[in-house]
Amino acid sequence: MRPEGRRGAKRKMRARHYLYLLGALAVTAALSTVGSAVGEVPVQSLEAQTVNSDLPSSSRTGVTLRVKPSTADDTDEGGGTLPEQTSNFKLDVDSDIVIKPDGLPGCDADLLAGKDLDGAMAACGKVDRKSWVGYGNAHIQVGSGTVAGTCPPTCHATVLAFRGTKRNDCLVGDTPYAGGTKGIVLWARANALATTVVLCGEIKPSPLGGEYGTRLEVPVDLIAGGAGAISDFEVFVGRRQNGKDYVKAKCSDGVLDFKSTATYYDGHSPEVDDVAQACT
Ligand SMILES: [Ca+2]
Repeated sequence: MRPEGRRGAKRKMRARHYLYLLGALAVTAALSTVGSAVGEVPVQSLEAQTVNSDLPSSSRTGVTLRVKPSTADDTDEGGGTLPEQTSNFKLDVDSDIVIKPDGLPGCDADLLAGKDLDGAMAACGKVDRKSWVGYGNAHIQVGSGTVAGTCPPTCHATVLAFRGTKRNDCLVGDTPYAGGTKGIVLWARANALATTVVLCGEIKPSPLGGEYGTRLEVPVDLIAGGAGAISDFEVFVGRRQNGKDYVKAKCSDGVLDFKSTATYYDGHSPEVDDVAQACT
């Protein structure tokens, strides 16, 4: 038998990580099956990861964080009804990941209201307002498809993420950021609907503790006064700006944990979804 060597050990480690991931998938599948068995189809699903998972074990390095919550319609499989309307979305991330809202200029959310892509970037993304930290895309569904100039039932939206300010101009729901903490401003524009959605999120220590270090909490207003709903929202956050990394991560225990908790306008109980990403 050939001696295993370091490469073999690394392969073995990778294999263990794959097994971990497969195990996690199997558990998720099993839970989904259990949910279906009692007639509860999960409404929310989460995809979350650092785009590069090959990370140092002790000191953090700049990373891009990809987060994609999706919201399904739980009353009808397709057929034009709206997805559940999310009122609040929380994302708890592994303590190995830090989101650093400091050190970059902030974007005043009011500057983004009603703006198209060029307007949003002119307001907060350029020169003396280098607050731009991420991008992505989303889909906004309008149930009836009767909105003028529309793309029923699902309309593409472009997403930009900006570092927020600590002033009280970006509210978390009706409440200013707590204790002068800073946040993240998410701008989404569906050109076909001529609709701009601006969401203000707060970045704070996760109350869950344990594996989790940071919580991002984003209250979500009713879209188009309730005529629409966001079916999925994908954002890549972590753009390096002025030599500073907005998101940094390390891999201290082989796994990066993410947990999302969504609540809905119809009084649905909070719904939780977990992701465990293997890292090396
Ligand atoms: Ca971990």
